[in-house]
Amino acid sequence: MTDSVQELFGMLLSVDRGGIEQILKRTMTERGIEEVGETLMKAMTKLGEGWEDGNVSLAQMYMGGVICEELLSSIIPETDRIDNTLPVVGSAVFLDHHGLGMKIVSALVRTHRYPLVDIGIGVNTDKIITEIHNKKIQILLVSVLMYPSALAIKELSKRIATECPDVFIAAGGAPFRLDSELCKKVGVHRSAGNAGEIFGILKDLGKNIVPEGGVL
Ligand code: B12
Repeated sequence: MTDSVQELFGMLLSVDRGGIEQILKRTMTERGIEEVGETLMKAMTKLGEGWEDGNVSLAQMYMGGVICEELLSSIIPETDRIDNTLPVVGSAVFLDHHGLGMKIVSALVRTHRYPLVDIGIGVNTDKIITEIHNKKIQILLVSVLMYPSALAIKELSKRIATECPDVFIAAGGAPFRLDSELCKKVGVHRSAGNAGEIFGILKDLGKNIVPEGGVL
């Protein structure tokens, strides 16, 4: 484990908001948002393991999530330049309420100037399909952390294949890191275990939908 992961884990355990802020800000300045994602993912995973073993309380885990979520909003830079020639990307935390991963992925998508529609957290299939139609979403990014939510993506994929077949789906989150077959099982076009993979995914998916001479 790297020093910053260990350091962040310690701060999360002691629910030290100031300390967590310092580490996240430092990582952002020195190594960028992708590395913030990696550090946070590793420290939070360790926190979750501690909770499973009975060494971390639900309160510590809960406060860790809440503090990181608040801090991310202030650390991630606003990007106001959008390139409307790029495909419209929709982001959704599907069925579950673990929103940190998608927050980081969304920030990365914005830094590449994609038009991004935030469909929300804890959203279901109907809500996603409605937003795809209303906002003309071409690439759907789905995030899940709980295994049952991950398996439910299969129904979402089926509905999308029937009702909006031109939409590409990429899914990510811890279940996709743990089960390499999950992408096939739930019928999405691409899957990812960490936020940085989003760039390769957008490039590959975009090739099929950006008109020739497009900017990708
Ligand atoms: C923090 C946390 C919470 C917080 C969430 C706060 C928040 N605002 O997000 C709180 C306390 C609210 C919570 C609640 C619950 N949790 Co919880 N939680 C966690 C914990 C500790 C960390 C998750 C996290 O934030 N990780 C950090 C982020 C940055 O990592 P990430 O999401 O993996 O994202 C990275 C990548 O996966 C990737 N990525 C993510 N999505 C996408 C999408 C795309 C397209 C791409 C390209 C990449 C990508 O990018 C990110 C950066 O690299 C995990 C433990 C674990 N091992 O994951 C449990 C965990 C996910 N929770 C769990 C459970 C059971 C629950 C509860 C049911 C507990 C309860 N009894 O109430 C509730 C359910 C809430 C709900 N309905 O969703 C279980 C799930 C078990 C399972 N097998 O399904 C876990 C695994 C803990 C455990 N070991 O049991 N939780």
